[in-house]
Amino acid sequence: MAKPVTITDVKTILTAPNDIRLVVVKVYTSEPGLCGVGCATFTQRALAVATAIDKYLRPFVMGRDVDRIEDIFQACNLSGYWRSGPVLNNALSGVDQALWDIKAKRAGMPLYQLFGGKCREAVPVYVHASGESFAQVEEAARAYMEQGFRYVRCQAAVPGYSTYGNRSMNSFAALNLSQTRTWEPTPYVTMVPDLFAHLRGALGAGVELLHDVHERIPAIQGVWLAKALEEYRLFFLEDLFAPEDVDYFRMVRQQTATPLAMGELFVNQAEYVPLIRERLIDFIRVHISDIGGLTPARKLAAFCEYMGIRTAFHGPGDVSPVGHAANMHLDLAIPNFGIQELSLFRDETREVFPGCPEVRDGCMWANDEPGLGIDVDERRAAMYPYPDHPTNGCWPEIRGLDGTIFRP
Ligand code: GCO
Ligand code: MG
Repeated sequence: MAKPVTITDVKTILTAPNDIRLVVVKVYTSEPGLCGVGCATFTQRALAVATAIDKYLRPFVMGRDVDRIEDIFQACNLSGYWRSGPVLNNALSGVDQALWDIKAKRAGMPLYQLFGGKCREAVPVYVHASGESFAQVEEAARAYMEQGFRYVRCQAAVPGYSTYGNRSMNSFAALNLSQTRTWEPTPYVTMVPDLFAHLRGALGAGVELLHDVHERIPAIQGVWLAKALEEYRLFFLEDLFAPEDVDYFRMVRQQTATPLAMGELFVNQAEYVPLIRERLIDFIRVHISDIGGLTPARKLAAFCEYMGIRTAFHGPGDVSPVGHAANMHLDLAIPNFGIQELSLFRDETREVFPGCPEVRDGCMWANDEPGLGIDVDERRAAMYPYPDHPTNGCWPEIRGLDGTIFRP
């Protein structure tokens, strides 16, 4: 038997192009020049992930056979005894995705080939349109449609409140300011159906529209909102409830056919299995690095396939381009792909990550390089150090008019 190729080093790379704190892992091997990359980004706790990798996973995986991805995943996961959670899962994902990258490079194939080959030519994505007024949201959506995007997430600001998904909230640089933001759910809940009445009227029936509630409202207002939106035929309504309130899915399901997407905050299979088993959601939204990487994500996708649920893997700006490439390779190869979220890559980010997926005709396209087809340029990465801030990327507080804290 040939001598195994082994892990000779694991390096954590911290970089913040466009002020977004990203965590990327590079796994080096005993074969000269052969290494792989993985995404381990948990932007609000990035330094904790780096410690988990450098102090725990690196020494644990050194010298192991790179071919044994499943075994390494299981061993790492159990090595802390207490397992799951976003810090440990992201650390695990960095190593796991890098090992898949390495395996596909060794096979001389793009990773989607190892997953069974293409089910589609490219990966349709949804992009984010937002604005202070309905007219601004419409204008942003139209601009995307003109560029060939067929799926648009639409978020409008509620005047006087810090609304999730509008332009200022989307700026991660702004998120670094430790200032309290004000929020009240009722003005938002009453605004959203009016927004979609406007957008359907203006944009017609052809475009797929999406919306993210971001778990910010009392659950029963969520039930009302899902019903009120039914007539506007959303592609999906996301995070209507918080992970703590998932039992409400049983209630809302009896009352409306608005398609529901859930799961970006899930970090443990015990959280998402019941929703899939009972067919309480239509799209699984997990953030692949937050559940531990491609090894668990493949199993999750297959389970969803058997239950008639489609995928919509999380793809905001705080997934590194390496993570977007990982999403894309899995999206290409699964029959029950639904949609892929994409935060468009800016020039600064593309420079740090050569091989960043190409975006055209409303889709992400894989290059045919072996592996994930992407790398991290360490010299360029070093040009974008993490912004220096005392809370290191913590999210600012959101509070009601009486001072009550709200979910972000
Ligand atoms: C989305 C998400 C993100 C998250 C962010 C948290 O659906 O795109 O809700 O915008 O808020 O990834 O860091
Ligand atoms: Mg979301």
